[in-house]
Amino acid sequence: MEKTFVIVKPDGVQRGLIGEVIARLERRGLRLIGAKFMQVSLELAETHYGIHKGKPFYAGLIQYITSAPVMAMVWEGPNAVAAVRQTMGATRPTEAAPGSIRHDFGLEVGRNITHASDSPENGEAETALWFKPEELVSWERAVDTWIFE
Ligand code: DAT
Ligand code: MG
Repeated sequence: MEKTFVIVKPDGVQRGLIGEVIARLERRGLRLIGAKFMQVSLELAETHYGIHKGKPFYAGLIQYITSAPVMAMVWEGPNAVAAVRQTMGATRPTEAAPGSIRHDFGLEVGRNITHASDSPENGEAETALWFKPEELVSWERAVDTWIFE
């Protein structure tokens, strides 16, 4: 099953949007397999966002993600990466589709509420970076056959 790694970023936590994000992903039909509420270390932030090192917004991004606690999660399902990216909306809230989280709750790219993996490969890599194998739960949901074809 395809996995994707999701963060409710510090602004989302501070604004009381953890439940909103989880509710939308549950309602979409995705299955939660791991979650932890945590303070992100500088080292983890720099590894996670290593691809953006050197970009003008990098320092602000690291400051933002380490500024207060986050909710880190792993969700799975068919096409989980594409489905969750769509539910989050485009990186810039003013370009995010109406009905998406970033559209419905955001204004600025540097306060865009959530992170979601951008490819199945990164879904696996980010899951492995943030979670130990024993922190992930493999389970069957009673409704799975009505959501997964
Ligand atoms: P996404 O989070 O949609 O995968 P990304 O990986 O391109 O977007 O960038 C990671 C985060 O960095 C993004 O959520 C917000 C921030 N960011 C990206 N581009 C930015 C920019 N031009 N100015 C400020 N922050 C930016
Ligand atoms: Mg990204």
